[in-house]
Amino acid sequence: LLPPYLTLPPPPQLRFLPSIYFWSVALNAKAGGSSYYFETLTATITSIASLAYLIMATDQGYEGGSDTGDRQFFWIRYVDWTLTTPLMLLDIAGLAGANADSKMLLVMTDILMVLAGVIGANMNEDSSGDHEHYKWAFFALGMMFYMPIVSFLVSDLGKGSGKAGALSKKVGFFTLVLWSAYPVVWVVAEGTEVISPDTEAICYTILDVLAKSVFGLMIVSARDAIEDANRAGSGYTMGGIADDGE
Ligand code: RET
Repeated sequence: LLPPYLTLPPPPQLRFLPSIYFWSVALNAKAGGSSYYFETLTATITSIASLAYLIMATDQGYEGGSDTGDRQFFWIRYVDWTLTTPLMLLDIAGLAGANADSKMLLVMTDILMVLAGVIGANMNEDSSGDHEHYKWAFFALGMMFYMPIVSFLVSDLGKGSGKAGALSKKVGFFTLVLWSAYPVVWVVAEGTEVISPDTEAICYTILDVLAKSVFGLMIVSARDAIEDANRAGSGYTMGGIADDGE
């Protein structure tokens, strides 16, 4: 019997399609002499996810499961999240014209958020003792590290130049809603084990496709907005440095 993350559409092979599309847009922009900063970020995000899903499709990237007595735990997801969620924030921050300070805070707290989550997920009762009590402390830490991100998505968007600002608002709201569902799934899955690992995989898969592929499509298909961001220098120049190089 195939695990649910394989039987749920799209099949793993199709999950490469967004990446192939995003890379083709990036390389076309490059060939045409346009900037390809946002396209490269976006293509990298879905490519890393594609690799993670390929690892899961080959029955790897997890611990526990049927014959071990331990709940199946896909640690590969956290490798994916550690690498890709900062890149998504850079996408949004670039469109929003955020400065280097703001980007640094977002990226660092995001990494800490995911790390706290993966540590908490592993605080279980096992052969080395019962670590269950610490689980919620790490979850609380993860939620704390999530707060600067929430604050940014709620109040710092829309300041970007022209259409880029408007797009950052739209994509930022979409991100806020989807990202907030992850800790909810975590609580009922790794946290309290109310849902089965299979249901957990289905939830995360749906969220991943929306948060990465649909997210990416929203950005890459908005060439006008990307050009406004590039004109303002807010994407590829770390601190929104002006054209004169200062
Ligand atoms: C954890 C648990 C600790 C508290 C919080 C979490 C948030 C996770 C998020 C994950 C987003 C993943 C995405 C993947 C894309 O494919 C680590 C679950 C706040 C926001 C967007």
